[in-house]
Amino acid sequence: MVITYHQLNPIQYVNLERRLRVRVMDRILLILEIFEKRAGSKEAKLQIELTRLRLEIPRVREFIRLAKIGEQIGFYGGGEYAIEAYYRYMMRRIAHIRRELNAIRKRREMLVIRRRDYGLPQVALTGYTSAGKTTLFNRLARESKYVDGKPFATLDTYSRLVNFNGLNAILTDTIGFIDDLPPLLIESFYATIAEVLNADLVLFMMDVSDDYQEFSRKFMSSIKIFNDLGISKTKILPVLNKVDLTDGIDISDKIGLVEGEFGNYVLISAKTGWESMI
Ligand SMILES: Nc1nc2c(ncn2[C@@H]2O[C@H](COP(=O)(O)OP(=O)(O)OP(=O)(O)O)[C@@H](O)[C@H]2O)c(=O)[nH]1
Ligand SMILES: [Mg+2]
Repeated sequence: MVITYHQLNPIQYVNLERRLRVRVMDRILLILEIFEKRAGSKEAKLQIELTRLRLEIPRVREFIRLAKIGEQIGFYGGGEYAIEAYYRYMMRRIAHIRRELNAIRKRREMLVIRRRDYGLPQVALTGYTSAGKTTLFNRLARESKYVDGKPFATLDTYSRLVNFNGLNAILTDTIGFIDDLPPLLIESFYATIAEVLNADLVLFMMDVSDDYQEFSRKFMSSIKIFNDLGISKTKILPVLNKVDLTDGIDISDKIGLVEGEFGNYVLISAKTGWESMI
């Protein structure tokens, strides 16, 4: 298999697969495969299938074009009619998935509205993948959701009622961020992040044990995502996690970066439960 960092267009796919005679995949398809392995809920599964189909449309169109001009077509095989039948199936399936997803989202929106009616503050956990969001969620909500060192352990958005020193609030765990997230994935997956937009407080988790370069790279791409989502800075509280993995000295430059941008932050270890309010 060959994996490319940049997104491939349909012609590039066809040409590369013909030349190399192995499966060719770009970064987006790779991320989708990871998503597929981890998707638990019906919504996540449908979102992945929809994204896959949408990525495939231009490819299949290219195959149809090639078949029409009598070209030998590789992996899809089956000739022009089979491909056209497949294309029509894709279109029907896309329409069906869209309807199902809309119904699921409507139900969730109702839930958000109902929670709002109860007047409970909404707190959302966000941040780069593997920052420790679910670890903190589990600690605060006394839950045991899936935690992993690999990217995208969490694909679904789930919420719990949590008591913060006497104050009740709804805490929501979300999908993690990554660099250069392809627009198609933002569109399909970050719809689940709509909940974040409703939050009164957005906890922005960062792994403070990353080296400075990696820390600042993840910090900057997260800020870009917040901007793209239109989340106001005043709602965001940076949470510097995994302080148990640092010696407390080499983190001052990272703290400086965060303070420069947000003015405040919290230093914690979601794993050990240690926290320090500054
Ligand atoms: N040492 C240490 N490890 C931590 C801490 N918090 C989380 N981890 C580890 O970091 C890894 C990622 O944690 P998760 O809670 O799955 O991270 P996440 O942000 O939910 O990741 P995604 O769901 O992929 O976005 C796991 O191996 C955790 O055990 C911490 O405070 N200290
Ligand atoms: Mg998680």
